[in-house]
Amino acid sequence: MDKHTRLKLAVQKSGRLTDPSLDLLTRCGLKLSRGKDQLMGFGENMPLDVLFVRDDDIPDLVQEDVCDLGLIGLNVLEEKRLELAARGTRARFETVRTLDFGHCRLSLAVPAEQSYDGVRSLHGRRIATTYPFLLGRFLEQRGVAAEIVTLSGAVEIAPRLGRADLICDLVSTGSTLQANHLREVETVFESHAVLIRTPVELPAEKRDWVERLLLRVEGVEQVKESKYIMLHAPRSALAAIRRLLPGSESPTVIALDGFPDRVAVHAVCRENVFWETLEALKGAGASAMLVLPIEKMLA
Ligand code: PRT
Ligand code: ZN
Repeated sequence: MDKHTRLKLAVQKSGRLTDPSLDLLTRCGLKLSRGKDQLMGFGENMPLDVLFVRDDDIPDLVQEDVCDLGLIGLNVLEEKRLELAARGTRARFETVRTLDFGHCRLSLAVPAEQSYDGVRSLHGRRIATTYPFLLGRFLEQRGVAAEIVTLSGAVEIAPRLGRADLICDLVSTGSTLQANHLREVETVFESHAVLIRTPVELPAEKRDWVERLLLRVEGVEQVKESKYIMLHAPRSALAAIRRLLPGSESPTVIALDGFPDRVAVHAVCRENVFWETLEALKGAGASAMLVLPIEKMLA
């Protein structure tokens, strides 16, 4: 296959999104022939190549049609969309899947000893951030005129250096804020990783593979939390047991040879099955319970 019929997918080269992105692709069945330290990975069993780049470049690569697809944090994507809009350019990337990794939030944080009196109190204050557009939109929507100090990194030390009064930065566990004596006071934007694609009409071969990949990604995301549960139960307890099975639509009920009053129940649970759930099921009369991981799922 020539290079025009091979899909190009942009992935962060080295950072928080790299491992979960590669893990997702592996689960989708992709075998890459080169290590992630190189700029490009060649899909051995799919007409898909992976470009390893800085995350900030991913929206641009799709915008400019260098790549057809990208795995990127919604924070970077929306910041880019707003930046393009400010320049009067329309974004040429579409979010096609929401992914269950890269979870974080863009938050406002003030020096720990400082009081915080709501968004209005930010009027005239200096806020350091690497996300001037997301922060700008947040402030504008609330009618607050604050000064945005755009930095390229090390935002958390800006207040100590006297460059800003507070910061607006990404947070996941909050330990970085704590280590820098900052207190989270407001969520500006909730983020997670997404799969994006170009809105450009693709040639048939590429289109088919995009469709297949999207279905596989959906399957992978679905099975992550899902479990297959099998148990025995008295027929009379079926209604109670159904209610206890987390996120399961229609369990399969199977007769047990020689036990007219008992049945086997098999169900796909789309939520994690905890010990508490099993204990509750036991309380409702279930026995011989098995919880199995699901490897693949296709609707
Ligand atoms: O080199 P390149 O430009 O590709 O990487 P980068 O340094 O810009 O990005 P990277 O790898 O740090 O993050 C990539 C993406 O991961 C971000 O755009 C987010 O979508 C997502 N993400 C998820 C995070 C975090 N969680 C996160 N915690 N990005 C950054 N952080 C920072 C946070 O700001 C803090 O400084 O990590 C630090 C630790 O966070 P705490 O709250 O757990 O202490
Ligand atoms: Zn980056």
